[in-house]
Amino acid sequence: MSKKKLKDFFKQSISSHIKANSGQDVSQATEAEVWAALSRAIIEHVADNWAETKKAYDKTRQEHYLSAEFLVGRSTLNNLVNLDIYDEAKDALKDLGFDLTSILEEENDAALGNGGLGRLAACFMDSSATLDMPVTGYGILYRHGLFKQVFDNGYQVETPDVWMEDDFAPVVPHRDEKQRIELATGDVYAVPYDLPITGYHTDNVNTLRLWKAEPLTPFDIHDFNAGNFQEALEEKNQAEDIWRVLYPNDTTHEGKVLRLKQQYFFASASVKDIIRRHKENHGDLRTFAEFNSLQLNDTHPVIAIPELIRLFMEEGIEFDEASEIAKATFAYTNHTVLAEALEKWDINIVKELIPNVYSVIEKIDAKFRAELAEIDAHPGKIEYMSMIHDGQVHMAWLASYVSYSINGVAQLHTDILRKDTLHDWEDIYPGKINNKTNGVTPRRWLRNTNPELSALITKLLGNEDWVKHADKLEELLPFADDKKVLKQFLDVKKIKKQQLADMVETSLGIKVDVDAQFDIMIKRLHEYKRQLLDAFYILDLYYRIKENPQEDWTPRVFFFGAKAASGYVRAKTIIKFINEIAELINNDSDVNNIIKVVFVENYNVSKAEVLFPAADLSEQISMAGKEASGTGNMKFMMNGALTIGTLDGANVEINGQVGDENMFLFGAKEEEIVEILPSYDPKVPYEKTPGLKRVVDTLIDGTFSDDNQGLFQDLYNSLMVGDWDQADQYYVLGDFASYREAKDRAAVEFNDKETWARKAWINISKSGVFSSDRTIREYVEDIWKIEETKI
Ligand code: GPV
Repeated sequence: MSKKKLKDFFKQSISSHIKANSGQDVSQATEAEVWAALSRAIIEHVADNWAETKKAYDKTRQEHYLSAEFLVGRSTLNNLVNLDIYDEAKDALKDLGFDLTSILEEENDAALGNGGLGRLAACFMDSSATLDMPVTGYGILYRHGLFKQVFDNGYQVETPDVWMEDDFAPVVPHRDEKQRIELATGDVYAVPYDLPITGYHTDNVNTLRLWKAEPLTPFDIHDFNAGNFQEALEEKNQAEDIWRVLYPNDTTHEGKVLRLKQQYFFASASVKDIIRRHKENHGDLRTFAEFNSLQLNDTHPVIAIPELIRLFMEEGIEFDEASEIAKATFAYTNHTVLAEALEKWDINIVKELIPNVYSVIEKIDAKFRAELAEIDAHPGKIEYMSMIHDGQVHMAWLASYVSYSINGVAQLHTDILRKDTLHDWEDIYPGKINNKTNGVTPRRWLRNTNPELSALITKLLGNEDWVKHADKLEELLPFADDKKVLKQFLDVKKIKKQQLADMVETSLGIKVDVDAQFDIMIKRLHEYKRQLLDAFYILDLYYRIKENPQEDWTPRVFFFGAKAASGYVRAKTIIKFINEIAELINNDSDVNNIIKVVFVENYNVSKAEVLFPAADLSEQISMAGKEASGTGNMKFMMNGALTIGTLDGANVEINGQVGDENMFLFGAKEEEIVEILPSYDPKVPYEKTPGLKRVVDTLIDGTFSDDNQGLFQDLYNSLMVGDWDQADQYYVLGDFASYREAKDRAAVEFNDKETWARKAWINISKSGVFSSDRTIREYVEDIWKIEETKI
């Protein structure tokens, strides 16, 4: 279509969608209505290609990505850039009297995820579509996404995220493809809502299918007519509970029955949908594994395994054959080695909610035990590894047995799975465990969030090919010695810092100096990620500046963004502690012209898009061995921030790319931690490291107030009281001295702008391997065995 035609199409389509929806002319419409109409126009624009893509995929072997979370964020800008129709949409809106940029601000984030795991799934969708790979995502359309965070006197308060009203314009329902889900508490329908997933500069349009629960009957007419209005709606309310909320958890296991219901609901609906499509297109169920593979994004969808076997048995296939098909179908991704995150369900809960599925799990368990006895495995080992023991169903073990592939998400993480978390499986099924280092989509995280840097890169490389082939970023490396280019990079960085500064001033009323070093820690709040280490550093720095105001201190702004799981009291205490420190520092005129602390409220994808490009220093400071991969570390690197980090997760691989001299490494290594912890006494660094005692003691000496709730005392105790496996489990005090040295060095080095820019530029040049396109190619080659299917 010509540019002119496209523009006319958008004008016409937007106007008629507004008319159809509101009965009014576009000139009467609100910006929110225009955004919704634009979303509909985009669907209209891609509809034929979307249908054609589905048809093409149904003829071939395809992958189905099952995930309880897809942290999509906003879609519209991404779609306009991917489809190469940004300018036409902008011009069309201009003619209609609207400004595209402000229309895009009307879109709420689809916050259907907690953190890294959910955002990874969203990046994988983008990469699969861009690479024309037959991949479909399956998840839940949560009525309310992750909670909205507000600060009240520095405390986190959760409020509902009202991100969609009765519908959400970018998704389309397919009522004809609804599925009936069998639950002991009463059956419900699962109705699919499809989000089109556009790829960058390709015609293929992939699908993210999100399920919504509906009652079988809208209300009980007899109850209603008898005046029992509450009872009449009971079934409806029960169904609506299933898709009401996303559990606000990240890495800790939430043992709620409703959560199991959600997991079964979307796993069953997805498996039924996949079986339906297979039957329609290939007839014979026995060829299922030839045409289909299902990737389980952590343990949340693992209940799909017994469900698939159960449904095959209903179709007349014997258990043994059905389970062999399942073994050739499922692949499992593990995202953590934290013991509390390996999901287990009480037998009674599973039995009561889904009795027919439970009896299949029993059969799988028996088959596993028999297979292990066959190879003379030690009985104790069999017991430990079996799916059902200690009164619980062990979802990670179920996944590990049945799946044909188990993958970790960074090399170090995979090594730990092999030698530790899953070492029994490694012994018995050598080769099953493999590594797929995470990645992030350069479309969203560089091209769209940082158009200024992207323009510079495109100018230097001569074209935009790097957006689809991120390895081409390496061709930027020679410019690391080009002073003019480094100057241009610094100019761009300043623009991005100004944009963040503006956001912070508008939303929080805090003014920050864009010439200061922007030091940013954004991720979920968790003790193992060690926001507390950063907080102690800042407080120590505050006291050092107070004592020595004349010294040549580098101006710095310390940014935080983090949500804590609503039931995770200690994480919420750390938020309060940081907000207390921010209050103290930002209001002290002796220091607030040198340092400031900004805790960004309600950190989400849209805010992340402003924060990543503005960073000078990227905080990746988890205790070594605990962060499976991290993906924020990659987003910072792509946008030219230097990492201060431990050798943990994918930091190890970032270090492999840029070398020690282009990042700030500190802290104990994973193999050292293993040695140190058994005899570790936090009182030693507490006493010996100058300055440390003073900042730790602020938790109990009245410097800060938690309104006498004992929260800070508990935090203090978590660091100082108990045996080695209790006191300071995450080695905050142990790593403090090393962290302070590294961070002080980063502050001094920042003063040499050109050297800093050179290092940042090397980071950008070396970031190509962290594109999720590379990750998806590896899944495709090693696990999925699917082929590029271009329409
Ligand atoms: I398990 N992760 C997450 O965000 N939520 C979870 O429930 C679990 C893991 C994260 C890991 O913590 C990150 O290290 C990793 O980068 C991310 O998953 C994606 O693999």
